[in-house]
Amino acid sequence: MKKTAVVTGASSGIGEATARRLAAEGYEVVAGARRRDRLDKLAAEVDGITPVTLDVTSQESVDELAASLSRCDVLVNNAGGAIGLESVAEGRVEDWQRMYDTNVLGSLRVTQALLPKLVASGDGVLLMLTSVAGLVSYEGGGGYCAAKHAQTSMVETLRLELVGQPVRIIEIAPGMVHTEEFALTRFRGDADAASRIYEGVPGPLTADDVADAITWSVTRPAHFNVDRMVIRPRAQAAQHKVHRVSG
Ligand code: 8X3
Repeated sequence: MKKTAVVTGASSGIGEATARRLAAEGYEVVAGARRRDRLDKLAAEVDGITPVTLDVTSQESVDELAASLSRCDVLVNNAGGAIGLESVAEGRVEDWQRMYDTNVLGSLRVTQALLPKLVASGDGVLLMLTSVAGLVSYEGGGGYCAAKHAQTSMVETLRLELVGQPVRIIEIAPGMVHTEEFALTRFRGDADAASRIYEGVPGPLTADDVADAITWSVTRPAHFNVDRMVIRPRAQAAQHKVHRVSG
């Protein structure tokens, strides 16, 4: 019987790339996101992907997902993102709330709902897509850094609480990844500002690079836990140290 992998936020970027890679590895992939049209397109294109309308900020939606699954071997908590780059002094409470609700509480809801099935699988994998923003703070990182730090803490706590249970707890923390939507959302739809982030950077990571790291980590044997994998492009030596070439 095929193993089932649930990927949240699978309608674009890292989530979509992960759904594609896990399907290629032979998993039955349940691809969850709000934008059903994009998921339907993905499922029509790739064998082994089942689209599910999922809003991780809704307990009802998450419960429906859990009830629809007969098994779950892998959970990739990927849904989330950044909104705004204001200083803490000027940050908007509603943005912080939204980021907390998607990144942190969204992961919590899906984790709580699927954990029994992950344990029952006998070799479950819970993977949290965090960020280097969960390890360091930076100006303008505001609610995103706070939310990602919370997710990082959640992973560490889960690993302690679940020791002895047949579930691996994996964290993947990427640095600069050029996806179609991440920076656009962060800059509130300002495409020029979003593209300047990657300007002159020779080879930011791609969504598929991160999906590759996720898939490698998930497909290790049951005794092999990737606690945390930090991945950055070669051009990003540290958060504030990015090599750019002009012209
Ligand atoms: C995104 C990476 O460096 O913009 O998670 O925080 S960063």
